[in-house]
Amino acid sequence: MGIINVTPDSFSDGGLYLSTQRAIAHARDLIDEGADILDIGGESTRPGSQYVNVDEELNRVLPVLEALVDTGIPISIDTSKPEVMKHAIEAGAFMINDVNALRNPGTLEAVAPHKHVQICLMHMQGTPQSMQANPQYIDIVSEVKDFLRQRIHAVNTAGIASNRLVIDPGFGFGKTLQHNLALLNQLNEFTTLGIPILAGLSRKSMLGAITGNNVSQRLHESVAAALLAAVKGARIVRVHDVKASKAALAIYNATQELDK
Ligand code: 7PJ
Repeated sequence: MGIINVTPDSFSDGGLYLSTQRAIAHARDLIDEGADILDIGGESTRPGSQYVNVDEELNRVLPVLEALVDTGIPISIDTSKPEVMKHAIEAGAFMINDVNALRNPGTLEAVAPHKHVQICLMHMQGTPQSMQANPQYIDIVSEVKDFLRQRIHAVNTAGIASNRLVIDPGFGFGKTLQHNLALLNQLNEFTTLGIPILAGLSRKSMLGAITGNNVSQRLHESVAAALLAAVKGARIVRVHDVKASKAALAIYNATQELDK
């Protein structure tokens, strides 16, 4: 899954892909690099980021989605707002990637009737405004797993079948470095939920906390983290650097082919 940010304050592409045209051009590059899915986001969820209203988010996301829908690449929209979900689905989105796991009012109803649309349910403790202030867990892996189990149950009850779901432990969303490392180390624990796992580690500060590299220099860390996540059971990795990630994953995939 290649990342397309259409946000002025996004923490790693900040200022680079502000315009619709540049976001579309970047998307085309990621398709050429071999992305299987594109994730388009119009509201940054980085720690401390500001709220974006519905109209502004739609203005950022829809033109990019509309320009790319004819390419045939499956498009995910990174949003927590029901109105954005509805418009994105009408415009041809294949997945709704909600960092709030369909907890906002109206979101279950926005996606449930559209049986062809996939949903990513991500774990987050707190809100993007406050989540990194003092994240606390007694047992991070079991708490995140319990949360995801409860969300799967809630969305099933709302009429969303499990075969439409993807789950994500939400690296960096209300977690310390130690929490993030425990989740990555034990990512395979989540496979018992029986839902494909998505992992987003690309360029995140947890990687920089280990190597000391700043966000524009985290290619190698990001590729290593994506590969490790895949080895531990992730079926989708959300990345900025598609070409490098694909090459790394190809080596792992080749070893898996031998098992069949
Ligand atoms: C994630 C995301 C993630 C999912 C962001 C960033 C922050 N969606 N949206 N998982 N991260 N599903 O890219 O650093 O980890 S925005």
